[in-house]
Amino acid sequence: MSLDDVLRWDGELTVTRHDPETGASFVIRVDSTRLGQAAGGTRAAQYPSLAGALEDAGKLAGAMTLKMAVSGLPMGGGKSVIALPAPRKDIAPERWQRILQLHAENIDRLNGTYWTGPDVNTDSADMDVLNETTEFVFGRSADRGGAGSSAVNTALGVFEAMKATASHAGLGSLDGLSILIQGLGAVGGRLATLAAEAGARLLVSDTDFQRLSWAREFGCTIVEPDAVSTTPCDIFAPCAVGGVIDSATAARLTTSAIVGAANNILADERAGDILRQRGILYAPDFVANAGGAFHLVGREVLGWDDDTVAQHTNRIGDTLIEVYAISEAEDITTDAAARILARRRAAHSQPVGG
Ligand code: NAD
Ligand code: PPY
Repeated sequence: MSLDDVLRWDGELTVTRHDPETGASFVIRVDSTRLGQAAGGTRAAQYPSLAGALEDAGKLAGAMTLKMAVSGLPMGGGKSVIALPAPRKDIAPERWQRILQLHAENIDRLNGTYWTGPDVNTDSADMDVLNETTEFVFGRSADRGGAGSSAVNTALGVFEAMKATASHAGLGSLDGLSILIQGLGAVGGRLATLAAEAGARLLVSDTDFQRLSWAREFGCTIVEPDAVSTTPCDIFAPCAVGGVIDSATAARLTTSAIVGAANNILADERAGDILRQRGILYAPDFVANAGGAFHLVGREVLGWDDDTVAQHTNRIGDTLIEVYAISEAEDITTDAAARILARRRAAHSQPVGG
């Protein structure tokens, strides 16, 4: 996609900054503030081009708008990306601190139009650093008065999504099902434990072999990263990166359902069409992975306690059943159906103070 195409975006705001000293480029994209101040995490990664970073931030911000709306949370959608000059693990601590400080300055200038939080390659400790410069931060550590990591609750929500989707796809309970988890990180690792406790047979894959050590001890089947899309399973759970299902992958997958934590699992609309034609039930990611947003916004904006966060997270399965009903009634993909449900729920939602 050309830079012109990337900038011809229907979101509300794009902020970019490059810092020659650290080599980092910063992007903040606010997709919508219709339901409230925009929120979404900070992703740090290497990108082949600044256009690629902008495009990713825009798609991720759009997914946050849908996630907030379908979840009934009184916030809009945004996201930020820090395009790194080297892999995150190779960035020295002092340089990383400086990068975070610059990012926090950019966020602070928006004066609350955009609130950040943890995402890929940023955690609660990083949120604490951002919070030294700006107040517009979710997910600080508990010692600093924040809600901490959202990963545990995201995993709980994906687990609810998986149970509802398995049942709707005619697979019954998770007991005895083969579940292939791609990415055994903060969310995928916890999801693996929950699925194993429910009696599922686990197949797991990660590009970081250290993440696989406990899985080996646990008796999981290890799948090579490039064999994921050709390995048969009952449920495929992408919990690593987005865009893993393009048209070719959708045509190749041997599974009955797809339920994962990654944002923007489908590379394009066509992939969703192919899954539907092939009878593979896809749980839209912005519905299935909303447990993290319930945790962060629920705790830090709405003053929810653990029980209230859990009640909302447990309803992710019910929301998906509504999505599947719309998809069947309208003869459309589950992704299109979830967008309809998000619009309907947004129409009835009130921003905080509204
Ligand atoms: P993480 O960085 O802790 O884990 C990701 C894991 O995926 C890592 O172990 C990494 O080595 C692995 N990985 C990367 N590329 C891979 C590949 N091609 N094949 C197999 N494994 C690969 O991240 P996380 O917090 O567990 O989040 C996982 C996904 O869920 C991300 O896409 C994130 O945006 C999304 N998500 C997370 C949350 C949350 O609360 N943490 C909320 C919503 C969405
Ligand atoms: C996501 O759910 O993808 C996030 O980016 C996490 C998040 C959720 C709500 C506020 C800030 C960050």
